[in-house]
Amino acid sequence: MSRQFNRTAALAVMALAALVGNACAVGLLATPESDLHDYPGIENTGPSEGPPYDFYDAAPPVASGGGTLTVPAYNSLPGAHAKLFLDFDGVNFGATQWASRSPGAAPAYDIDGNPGGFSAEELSRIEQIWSRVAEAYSMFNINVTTVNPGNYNPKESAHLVITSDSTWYGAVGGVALSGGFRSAANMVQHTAWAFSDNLRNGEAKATADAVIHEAGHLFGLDHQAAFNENGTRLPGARGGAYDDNNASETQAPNMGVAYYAGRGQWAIGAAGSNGFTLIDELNVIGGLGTFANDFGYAPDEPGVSFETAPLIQPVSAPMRGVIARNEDVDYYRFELERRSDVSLFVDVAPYGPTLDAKLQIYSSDELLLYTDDPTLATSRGSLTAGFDGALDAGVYYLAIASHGGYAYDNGPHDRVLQDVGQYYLSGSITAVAPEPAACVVAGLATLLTTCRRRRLV
Ligand SMILES: [Ca+2]
Ligand SMILES: [Ca+2]
Ligand SMILES: [Ca+2]
Ligand SMILES: [Ca+2]
Ligand SMILES: [Zn+2]
Repeated sequence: MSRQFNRTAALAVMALAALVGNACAVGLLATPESDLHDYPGIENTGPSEGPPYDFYDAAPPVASGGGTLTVPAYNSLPGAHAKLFLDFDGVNFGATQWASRSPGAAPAYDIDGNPGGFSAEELSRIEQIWSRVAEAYSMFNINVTTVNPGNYNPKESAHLVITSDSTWYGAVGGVALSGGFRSAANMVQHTAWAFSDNLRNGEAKATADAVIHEAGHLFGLDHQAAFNENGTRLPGARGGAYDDNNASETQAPNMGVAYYAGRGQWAIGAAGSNGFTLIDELNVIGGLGTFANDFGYAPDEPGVSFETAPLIQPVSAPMRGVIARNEDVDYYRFELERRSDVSLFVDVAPYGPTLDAKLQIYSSDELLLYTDDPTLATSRGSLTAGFDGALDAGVYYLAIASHGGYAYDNGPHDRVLQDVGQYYLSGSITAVAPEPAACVVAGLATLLTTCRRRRLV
């Protein structure tokens, strides 16, 4: 495992170097026709047919339907200047054309044939879609929101319309203009589309996959494609122009095709028609400067080393953090006054988790005592990590990290998928009662304070 991690880190460095030389190409502003990107639709088989690939999710939220087109206000990072606006209630383009076509009055997200109101099921899916997109962009300083920002300002607002009628455009899952987020303030460049009628009738995961992908285009990404050893792109859409990680059911690139895998992930890999140049997608989305999106990564957690690890008291209320890249490690410190039962749990995002979490415990002299990183499978429990056991009195470090990514062959260079996303740390510390014999010797006064199990938190 450490071998794979080192390899991943090395590839990340190579990709950074590649990006520096490529900065101008990445920063070019959008032109509508030449940078048009379709995302292939999937058959509209309906939610009862075919696997939903949502086996990593918690139970869906229960909503009560209002019958109107009112969407709850969801904000993943309130106050952030940059916004990715998920627009579920339709948009009216009037006579304005989008890529030489006429969206007109695009209807709301709709799965029940009533585009005039959201049902409880539609509202539940809207929350899941927002939550999934928020997870995908959780490492960035951008607010994924259902609240209309009211502008199309460059480097401020990306507008993703989730609509139930693709007929004005065609039978695809979505479409966007590359780099539209950075372009001059206008509705056309800044608006991208996800067509729920081509996404298993608005199934939450498939719809979110399309939104994440189209937003990736707005932020300047091209398709992660599959190449042979000569750097020639493989034929076909799925697995060729849109890489699917050899039809993996656990992980595939967001900018390839992620509909058929449990997790869509950001990649370091060759894109478009160039099999030789690695694109580090996180660094493109999070790039700073005139020719970049300019919102950057969200601030990292303060514990970037053993020395800076903040003291915590694990409690049942989860504490949120983000693993921003494969190599990000968040350090924490906890102290035990006496031998204690310690329970720690690193949960992942409720919907569309993309982090494969790893939990490690170190001694006060930074010796590794324990690692938990269950082998990746098609279960939520393979993404979470935890510890349950008794530890002697002392100072301990807790390191929360990613499994470290997944690299696979893609012609001239491997592709690396980023195991990144939000985590939620919870736990408890309970002092262990001394041996009964010791209590008897200690006498009554001591007995009262040390012989019962005492909650330290
Ligand atoms: Ca709207
Ligand atoms: Ca409806
Ligand atoms: Ca972090
Ligand atoms: Ca795991
Ligand atoms: Zn695309």
